[in-house]
Amino acid sequence: MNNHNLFAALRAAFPADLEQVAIDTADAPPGQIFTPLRYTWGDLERGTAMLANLIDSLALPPDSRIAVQVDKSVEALMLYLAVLRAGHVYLPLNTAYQAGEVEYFIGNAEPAMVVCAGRNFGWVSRIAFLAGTQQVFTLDDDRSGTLLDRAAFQGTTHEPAPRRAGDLAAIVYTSGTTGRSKGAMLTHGNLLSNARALHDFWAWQRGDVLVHALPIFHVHGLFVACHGALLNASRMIWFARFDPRAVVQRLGEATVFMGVPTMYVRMLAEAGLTRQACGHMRLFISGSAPLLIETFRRWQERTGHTILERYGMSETVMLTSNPYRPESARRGGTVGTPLPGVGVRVHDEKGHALQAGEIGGIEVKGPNVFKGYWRMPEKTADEFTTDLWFKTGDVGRIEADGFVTIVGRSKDLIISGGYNVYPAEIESCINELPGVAESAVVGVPHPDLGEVGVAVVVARPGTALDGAQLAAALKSRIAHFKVPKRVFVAAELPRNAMGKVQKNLLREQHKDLFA
Ligand code: MLC
Ligand code: AMP
Repeated sequence: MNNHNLFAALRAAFPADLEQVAIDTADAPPGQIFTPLRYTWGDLERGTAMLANLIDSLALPPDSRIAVQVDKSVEALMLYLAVLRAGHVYLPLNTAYQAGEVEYFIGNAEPAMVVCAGRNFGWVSRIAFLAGTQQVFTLDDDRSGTLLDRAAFQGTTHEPAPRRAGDLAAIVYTSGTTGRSKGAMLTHGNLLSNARALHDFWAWQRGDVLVHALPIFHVHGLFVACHGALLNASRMIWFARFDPRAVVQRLGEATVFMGVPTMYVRMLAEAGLTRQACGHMRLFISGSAPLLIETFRRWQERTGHTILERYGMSETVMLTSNPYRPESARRGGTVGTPLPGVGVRVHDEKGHALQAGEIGGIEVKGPNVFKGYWRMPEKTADEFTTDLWFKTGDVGRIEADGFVTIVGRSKDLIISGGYNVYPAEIESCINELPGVAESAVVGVPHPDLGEVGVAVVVARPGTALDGAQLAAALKSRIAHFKVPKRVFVAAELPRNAMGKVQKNLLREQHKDLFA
């Protein structure tokens, strides 16, 4: 039997000369003096083997979930690869998540092992042990922590665990429009088929160097960017934090950059962003949120490069992409055509196929589409059509020549700087605050983050509420990026004759708030 372990495929692509540099670090943790570190392919090979051997030595049950909430570091990337190598299931968590959020993920996924930042060990380990987790380690971005201490005693060779294409490789939580987050189960086959499709479609080539400045707890930074570079044996210039000036300064040595639109907006504000600074660049890729046509055009004017926009989601990895060649065929405002092997169609609410150019729900099919939501068979069934196409919740149209344009979303979702914020989750959190009768959260345009949340809150009779205090209270409960950037107190929420809150009126009312 062939081993379909994704790690084995990535490892097979390593260069013959393992002493070549695989990753150059480009920044230091806050407060530390920056000493550039160089990791060779041999370091990745040995480091992932040691971590995989440590995981093996713990004798975890098969298909154990290993939940990881750590700051970005090369060792954190090695941990991801080691989990694949050992044949378990990687569960990345945004570092912004607070105790209530982490408690939910750990309770739901029941990981056998949790790795957290040293500063969070107290509260994370309490949550984990209560949920039945056997092993909790720490890993910090200065290469310290109990995980590496323990791995240091392990052997430096390791045979990747045999996996089938349909075996789970990762669970990525995505918030739900109603209720709590759902864990999207991605298989080795999902991730490898997509990585290979992108490798070919974006014409990864010898000598490519990727500037990696995305977080590695979401699919964009972890799968699209890392798999791309690893599968091509390409060096990565590794930023633990996105700093537009520092990134622009390193573009001269690179050929590929991937970012969310906010990153492009911020780099455009840098005087150092010139044609010369991008002289060696081959490809700028944008995704995770809509790229404004204005950003697309300004980037062309300033750098001479046309950003290639693509579209995907946690449940499906990448779905569509603008063409690589010719560059002039990339169309701003569109997300390109379906990737080879991926089916994309547009249906109306009754499930009828729509004609080219007609707007409806985007549905997708392919080897990249996830296996379902973790322990939620009913929710999984709801999100697939009877002929097994996945309903993305995005609304768009497909032109006769296959180009897809996303015009909106049927899911009530705000995408802020590439992070998803579900109004239902924020509203229920606001409604639990003392004195709150009800609330509504809507997305409004924002020049930097694309879109941000704004809340309108109604007080219980006889209670006085203050918007700033409500926002501060939310910050102690949920990830800060989810906290509405403004909170208004109103006498009532606008409702239609059916009693439904008219969010469109609130969006209209506040649309120029950040103009
Ligand atoms: C940070 N903040 C945000 C925010 N990012 N608020 C709203 N939306 C965001 N995206 C808030 C913080 O909570 C903090 O608030 C303050 O801004 C400063 O935080 P920071 O950490 O210094 O932020 P910064 O470094 O400026 O981060 C901006 C960013 C980051 C654009 C670099 O948001 C980012 O890395 N975005 C990429 C997300 C991503 O990878 N998405 C891919 C998902 S996968 P306070 O109150 O504490 O001061 C996917 C599928 C696909 O969507 O197709 O790819
Ligand atoms: P996530 O659940 O974090 O994976 O986010 C997936 C969602 O991001 C998709 O369903 C889209 O709504 C959105 N998205 C991703 N890429 C793009 C893009 N290029 N343009 C518009 N929306 C996008």
